[in-house]
Amino acid sequence: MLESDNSMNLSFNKAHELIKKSEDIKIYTHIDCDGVTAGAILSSMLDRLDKDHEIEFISLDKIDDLKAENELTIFSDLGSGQDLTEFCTSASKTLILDHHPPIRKMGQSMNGELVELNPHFHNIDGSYEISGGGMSYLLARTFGFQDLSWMGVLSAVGDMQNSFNGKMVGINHGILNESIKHQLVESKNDLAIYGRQTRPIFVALSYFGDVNLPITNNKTECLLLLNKLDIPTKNGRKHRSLCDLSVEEKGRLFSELVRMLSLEVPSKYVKYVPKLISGDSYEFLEEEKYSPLRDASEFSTAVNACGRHNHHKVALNVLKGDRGAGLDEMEHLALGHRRYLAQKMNWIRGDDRIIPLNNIQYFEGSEIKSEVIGTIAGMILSYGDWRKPIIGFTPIGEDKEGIKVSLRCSRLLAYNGIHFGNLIRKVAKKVGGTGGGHSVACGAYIPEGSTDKFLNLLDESLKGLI
Ligand SMILES: [Mn+2]
Repeated sequence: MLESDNSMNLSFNKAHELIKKSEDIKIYTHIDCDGVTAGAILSSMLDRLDKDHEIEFISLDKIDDLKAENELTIFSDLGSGQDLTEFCTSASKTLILDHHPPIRKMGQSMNGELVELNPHFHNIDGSYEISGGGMSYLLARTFGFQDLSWMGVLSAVGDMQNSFNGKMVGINHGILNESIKHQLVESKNDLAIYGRQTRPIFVALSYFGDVNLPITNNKTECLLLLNKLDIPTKNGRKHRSLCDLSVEEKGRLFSELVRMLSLEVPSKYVKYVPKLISGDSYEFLEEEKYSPLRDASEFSTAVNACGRHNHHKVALNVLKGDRGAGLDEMEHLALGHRRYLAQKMNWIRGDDRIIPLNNIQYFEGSEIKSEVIGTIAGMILSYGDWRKPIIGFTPIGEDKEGIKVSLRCSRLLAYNGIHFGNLIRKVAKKVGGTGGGHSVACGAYIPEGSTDKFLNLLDESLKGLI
């Protein structure tokens, strides 16, 4: 599939030549898991090509302030949605490897030399067929570095590209196959429960939050359930994780979850229930069993945990192969991240901060860093009403005016046809802000003082849909 004649291959040839003739390269990449992984792929590639390079992790709003200072600048997992007329000068050479909707036309000329690669130019959907890391990988493989394909899989998972279908599709599927062929990844249909390698199964089950079940946030109920299904929770003295369960045990658990969920959800959602609890898993075969790096979802959480607290370099080092001090540091950061989240969760729950409206629910999260407001919204959903999307607000911070908004919802709402990313974009625009994102996880930046108006408009727009 990757070899097939997509017209995108031609553009990759141009990028290949541009890399070959440059000796001093700067990479600006995005701060999320996809962006950091995309950066790791490019940096590994340039190391092997013996090219001098620097890498910097930036948020989208920083691009306006950048100046071309190196022979070649690469923008990865960003750039296509940003105006670069100031950045591109007659002396600059720029390569964009992005998968977000582009604002320029394919081949549009700018000052200096610009090569912009974007799947949207070739009628390929950049939200589920290829990630930013996937675009970087396609460039790396023009130099023959197919052993980096596992990172293409990781970035797609980090970007939630598999979440809607429960599997990889399009070019992502081709990258996955390549990584399987090189014995780097194993993929199988599995229970879609987070914490496959590192969490005891009864703990992993208790985090099930798309629908509130008796087991949600209740470890005792989880233990009772596993006992009833004759699934041992320990192997000797060690707790068993999802990855330790046999196919038969997983089958019993799957059937019971389908039964419980079908009783709980309104009839219009029943047909989506199996999709909610099953999906393909991706295991990195070079990583140790029970390591947070073995499962793609858990690895992507670890990369994000570094990023949320501005330690992207740590994640970069681990991605590039450091399994010593780098991995220790990453685990340390992940622990700190979990503590921070737990503390903020208690803060919201302790004061009953979740406020319901007709079709949505929200919390004002001014004590929460804007980098993690989305993560908190996702976690707190299981304590609210799963039938309604939850919205969290917090000041953007870092001396910037404005409010960051994050929305999370049960995947059932998205399966039933609501794309909250598109919805939040429209509503944010009406109050003078910007927004967008995935169907189940999205966000916006809105002007200070506009939260009430924003909430009312969003609530109104969902009338009859929830
Ligand atoms: Mn991305």
